[in-house]
Amino acid sequence: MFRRLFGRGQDAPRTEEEAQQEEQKIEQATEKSRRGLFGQISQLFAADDPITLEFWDDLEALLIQGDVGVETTQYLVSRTIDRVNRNGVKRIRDAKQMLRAEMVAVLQEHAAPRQIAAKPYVVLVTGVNGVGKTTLIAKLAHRYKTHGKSVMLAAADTFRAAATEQLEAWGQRAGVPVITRGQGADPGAVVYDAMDAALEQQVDILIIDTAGRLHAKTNLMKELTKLKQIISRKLEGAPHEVLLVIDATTGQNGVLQAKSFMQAADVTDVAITKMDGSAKGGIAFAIAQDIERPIRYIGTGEKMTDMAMFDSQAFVDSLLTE
Ligand SMILES: Nc1nc2c(ncn2[C@@H]2O[C@H](COP(=O)(O)OP(=O)(O)OP(=O)(O)O)[C@@H](O)[C@H]2O)c(=O)[nH]1
Ligand SMILES: [Mg+2]
Repeated sequence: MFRRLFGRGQDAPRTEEEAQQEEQKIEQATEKSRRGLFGQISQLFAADDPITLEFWDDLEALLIQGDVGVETTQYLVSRTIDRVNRNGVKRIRDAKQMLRAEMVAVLQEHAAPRQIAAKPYVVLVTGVNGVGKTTLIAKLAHRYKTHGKSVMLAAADTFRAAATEQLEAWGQRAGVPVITRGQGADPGAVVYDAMDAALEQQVDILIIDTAGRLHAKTNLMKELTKLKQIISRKLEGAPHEVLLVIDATTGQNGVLQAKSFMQAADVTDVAITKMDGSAKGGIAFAIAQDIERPIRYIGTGEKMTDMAMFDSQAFVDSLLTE
């Protein structure tokens, strides 16, 4: 049984079982957020009192503390007030559904279904140091493979020592080939080789790992531009996905980093990692609002299976329980 074939901004059909498992993963990964600031927000809504201006102020303060970000908080609260007025809601308790609906709307504003139309479908993964790029690539490889796709990985992070070995180890675990030239090689040459191999072997998905040096940001952006050129010369329209990885534990700082990537790298999609280690679940709203790209994946742990398709409704349900 497949459900929500292209629903909720997702690219791949999920079985009923998979969707349920992923919802559970999201619920587990948001536990810290749910018990933290979002728990306080739930408490705020528990009152059976009339809605006052003070209530909206309190809500705003909690959302900002919950890492939703000032602008996004103001947007969210004003939309919730509008919805409350439209629906003639008078009591705090009844306003919770209104906030939940607007939270989902913010997350879904830029959601777009994505079809794997090209072969190879090329994914360039980017983001600053240590956010979880390589781990996410392993998770994606595993996921695509489980869905019957052939996958190839490219180790274009040739900068950090042992980066290639790390990807190779993941490749082995996931059972997918990894194209490498070792540490110190030209990342462009790795990408060149990988494109050739992926085209020749007709793999479905090619996922490219890149270096995330913070201290040399301009060079990093130049390198990304160069890699993209090499890719598109080999296959018109590729890369089909430029996936920006953001670490949830970095909060608003991560949003700022993301913005600088946006300017340089034509990011198409976002993944949020380490949600399980963070109480800053509110960051997802700031990302959706500021980056204006769909959040596709959420990292829920360190294992290959610890990920879920980002599901706006499930995410909001898990942060702010009914
Ligand atoms: N708890 C948790 N840890 C994660 C998650 N994703 C990645 N990590 C951990 O974060 C650390 C960094 O992960 P990497 O995948 O190596 O990050 P990277 O972005 O490739 O790092 P560089 O290659 O150095 O830029 C590792 O210890 C991972 O196990 C996640 O979703 N949850
Ligand atoms: Mg890496």
